[in-house]
Amino acid sequence: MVDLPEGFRYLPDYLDRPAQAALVEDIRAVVGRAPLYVPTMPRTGKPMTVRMTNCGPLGWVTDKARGYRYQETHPGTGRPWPEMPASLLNLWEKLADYPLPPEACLINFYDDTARMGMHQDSDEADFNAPVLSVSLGDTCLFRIGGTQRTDKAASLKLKSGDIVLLAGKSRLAFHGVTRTYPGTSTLLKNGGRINLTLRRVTASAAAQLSRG
Ligand code: MD3
Ligand code: FE
Repeated sequence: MVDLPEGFRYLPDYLDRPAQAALVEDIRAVVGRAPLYVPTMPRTGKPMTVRMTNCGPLGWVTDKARGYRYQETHPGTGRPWPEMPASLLNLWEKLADYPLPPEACLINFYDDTARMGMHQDSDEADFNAPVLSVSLGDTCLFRIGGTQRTDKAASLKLKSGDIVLLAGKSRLAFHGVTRTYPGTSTLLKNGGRINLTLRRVTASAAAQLSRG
């Protein structure tokens, strides 16, 4: 047995089926204006298996030439990201225990073969703010370790409607998605898994003050 990192909160079945369906409709509207695209790794240009888009003022993107970053526009259309749906702003308000609204919502889409290797989320300037994650559609096997890559990792299944909050030490924990389980949910007509992560990106005034 491996302990979950301090600050990790797991809220299984937080969203009921109607709330999940409503969120999928919100995401379909976003994807209609900001299409899912294939991100590529810095330097190598190797394509990721997860497809991505964003909503909110900022979006996380990666490509061969410019690497991991946040930007205000979709890399394909050049247009600003669609607004964050009220449903997501409300979830953050209720759960994040943070005085400022989220600046970015990364939308990850997993087909039956997609996965995400172990990594840390460190492209944000404010690690005091939590990350809020919503899972929709097929169940996945999620791994989370400690703040060192070599720390032992715990595994848990994330299923449709589950929410995970990463605050405190867990905010900089290594984590990844080992696999999805096709056919485990009827929420998405064509199957697959959607994960939404809501984040603060820029350093808040308070964070800047506490750093001096
Ligand atoms: C732990 N997404 O977008 S969500 C990511 O299911 C990402 O698509 C995974 O890792 C997914 O960066 C995992 C749960 C999650 C999200 C952010 C975290 C776990 C986290 C940030 C720090 C530690
Ligand atoms: Fe991550």
